[in-house]
Amino acid sequence: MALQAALLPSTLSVPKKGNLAAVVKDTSFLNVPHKKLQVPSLSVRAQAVATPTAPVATPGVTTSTKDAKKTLRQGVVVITGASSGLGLAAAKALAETGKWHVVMACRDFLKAAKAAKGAGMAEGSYTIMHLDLASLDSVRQFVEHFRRSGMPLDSLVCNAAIYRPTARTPTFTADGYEMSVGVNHLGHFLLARLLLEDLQKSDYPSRRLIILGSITGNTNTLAGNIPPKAGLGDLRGLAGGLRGTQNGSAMIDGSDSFDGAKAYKDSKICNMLTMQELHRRYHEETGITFASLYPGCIATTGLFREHIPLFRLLFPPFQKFVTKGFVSEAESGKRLAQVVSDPSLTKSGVYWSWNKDSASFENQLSQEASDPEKARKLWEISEKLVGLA
Ligand code: LMG
Ligand code: NDP
Ligand code: PMR
Repeated sequence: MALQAALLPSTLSVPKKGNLAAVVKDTSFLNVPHKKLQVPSLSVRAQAVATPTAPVATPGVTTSTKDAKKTLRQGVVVITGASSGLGLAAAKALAETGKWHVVMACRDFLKAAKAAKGAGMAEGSYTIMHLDLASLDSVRQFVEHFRRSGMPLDSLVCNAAIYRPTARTPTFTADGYEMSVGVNHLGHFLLARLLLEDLQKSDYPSRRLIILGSITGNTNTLAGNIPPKAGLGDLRGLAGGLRGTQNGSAMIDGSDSFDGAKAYKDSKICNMLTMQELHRRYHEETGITFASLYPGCIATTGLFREHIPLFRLLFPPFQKFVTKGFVSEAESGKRLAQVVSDPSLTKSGVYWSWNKDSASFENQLSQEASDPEKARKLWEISEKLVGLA
């Protein structure tokens, strides 16, 4: 059936509005039995559907009032790039609580379906929807499909990323932007901007928009000083459209030569600046929590798939035994899940990190990654590049 779904992309893109809307309507009532709180998968339905999820003992968060017990409906969280690594681990952690329905926004449906199954995620606890961040059209289509599903949006996690560590020549998105910044920053920038409206409509008590950052984009750390170092310069390459050397630079700082490792680190600065700019522009008005995080060095994920074999072999033990910055995929998933749903992590504008005992703390960003003027400029250029201004 999964194959069928892959062969028939319409199963991905044409949600059965009526059914879903009805179920979602149910979920807004209080004290609805847990099974009804499950939002059925759109595309996963093709392979999995009729069977409801395994019953979960505690549906939602329960708060006692004087007269009655009030049960919070299941939250809906969209996670981009949930087909592997951190995104998958967080999807699993959140779905397992029974408090969250996870929308896995992925570019490869089959891979995502296999990953969810392989991770043991209960059928019905997640929905897979197609999203290719390397195409702004795909981002807009995703938003449309998500809205047609009738599901509310309570939390958005911009997690997907690509890293091209050894690339010396750029590749480009469908819209002609350098791929690392195009996927990691511009695609997410458009997604976040469009879905802000949906987050705003949600009646969920704590709505959150989370964008993954990283230590390697922060030059106030040892890891951030391993060459090539991140740096956006005056953003002239971005302003020129990241088109590559013949028609302008493919690097944000306008550099003539392309460096895939730097492009990734630059994109992470963009992610952290965007979170702060969202916070400045929208937190007070909307009450939405904006946050970023460094989940630890998850040295075993697919992020390093393009790195040289020697690196992939040595990097995990190096991080485990030498830097001690290593964190397992499962542990990193729990950390991200905390940022999505822990009642104590509601502060907005924060870049979270964890210490060795896995206790979260508000970390300090580098000067460049917290420069409000740069954030404003990045915002304005990005708006133009994604067609919002
Ligand atoms: C580069 O390649 C690309 O060329 C470049 O284009 C760009 O993409 C860049 O930033 C990305 O990557 C990366 C390549 C070379 O990196 C590697 O292949 C090395 C990865 C790092 C691994 C270090 C190996 C160290 C040995 C660890 C063994 C672990 C086992 C621990 C067992 C402990 C048992 C208790 O790029 C480099 O960065 C070159 C780095 C050169 C390596 C220098 C090694 C530094 C060492 C660290 C100190 C080790 C001290 C050991 C002490 C142990 C004490 C417990
Ligand atoms: P993975 O490569 O395992 O996961 C990345 C995910 O992004 C995959 O699901 C991948 O899809 C998806 N993706 C890539 N390109 C696109 C695209 N064009 N459209 C939609 N989805 C896409 O890496 P990690 O789990 O390690 O990375 C997750 C996040 O964590 C990233 O933002 C990364 O920067 C951040 N991070 C990671 C650290 C680490 O040590 N690993 C450290 C700090 C931050 P597919 O499965 O189809 O390839
Ligand atoms: Mg780094 C405390 C030391 C520390 C930490 C936490 C990281 C995290 N790294 C540290 C140190 C070092 N690294 C040292 C001393 C070296 C030289 C051997 C080193 C090298 C290195 C390379 C080649 N590290 C890397 C690479 C990569 O290709 C990774 C990268 O830059 O991806 C963009 C990487 C990383 N080191 C980290 C983390 C978290 C990464 C990767 C992921 C990311 O930022 O998303």
